[in-house]
Amino acid sequence: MKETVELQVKGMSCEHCKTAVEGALRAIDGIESATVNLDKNTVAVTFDPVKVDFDHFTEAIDEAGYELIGQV
Ligand SMILES: [Cu+2]
Repeated sequence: MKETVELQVKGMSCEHCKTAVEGALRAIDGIESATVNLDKNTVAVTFDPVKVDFDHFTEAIDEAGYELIGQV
């Protein structure tokens, strides 16, 4: 069973940021897709809730150099 959430991320400004955040999230086992919307400063994440939780999102986004504000 897959779930999709939309997350508010602080600090993304260009295509590089988009690629960095999407790449960091997609690298996690259990995350199926991650798509950044630069206009809205959000990333839509489709994931397996058995394998992945909010802490994984926070950690991956933080390691990429951005800040997860919360769920939209
Ligand atoms: Cu950038």
